[in-house]
Amino acid sequence: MTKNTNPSAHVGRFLTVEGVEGVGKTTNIDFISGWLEGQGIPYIHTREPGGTPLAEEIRELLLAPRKEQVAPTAELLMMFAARAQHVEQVIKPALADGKWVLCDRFTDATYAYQGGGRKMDFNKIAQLESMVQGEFRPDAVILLDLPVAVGLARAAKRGALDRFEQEAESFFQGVRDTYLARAKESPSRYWLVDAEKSLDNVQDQIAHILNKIVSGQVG
Ligand code: Z5A
Repeated sequence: MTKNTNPSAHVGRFLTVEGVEGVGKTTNIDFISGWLEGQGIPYIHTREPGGTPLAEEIRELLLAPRKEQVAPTAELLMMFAARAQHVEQVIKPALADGKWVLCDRFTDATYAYQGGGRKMDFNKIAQLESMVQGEFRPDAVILLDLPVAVGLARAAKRGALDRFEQEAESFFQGVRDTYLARAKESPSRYWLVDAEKSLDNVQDQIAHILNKIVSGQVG
């Protein structure tokens, strides 16, 4: 892999990776990290919910299966509490330092999971987004997409299920539908990847997208 000499590669970019359960985010984020390293692009890898000690504690609260029913509004507020900390403490400072930020999920996941999955009002999510982020948004969203049943079958091969993974297939269908609707609304920001294909094929698609982002065709 030759190093990138394009000056736009050295301006911090905020890149998020999204998708439904079992879509292969972890696998492909490792690939993206290796790709950025190969290009000599300084970056940090982080995740949501989480990314700071406080936000990681909130993540544990959010993911732990529990007998008590979690009110959707409580879940939504915890997502944004963790995000407020993460944006201010980690994401914005890294971008200001000229680094790329590779983030495993961000606010698009809130629209997809709390909006499409839990059926919370999208306007309420937008209000919190505006309160926590102002106009701050990812430069590019890589959306890994596949049929829900395929993703759930892949995920079933892993260990114990967290609180979200225990949801019904219809919940994840709402998540997928919302991601796809958002991608359709903002084609300049979303990059859709057919994640049902072989891993080699998926990573070829992602490398093609990364080349376009680095050459300044987005953001
Ligand atoms: N959440 C939310 O509700 N609201 C929010 O605002 C935010 C998050 C930010 C934690 O997320 C939960 O938080 C999440 C949504 C909620 N809950 N769920 N579900 P997470 O991102 O940490 O959790 P995750 O969705 O389980 O992500 P993951 O660990 O990255 O899983 P994955 O996407 O399934 O990736 P994987 O482990 O790489 O792949 C799964 C398997 O498929 C694995 O065995 C791979 O080897 C295999 N794989 C991958 N690619 C392929 C291909 N192409 N072919 C065949 N097999 C493949």
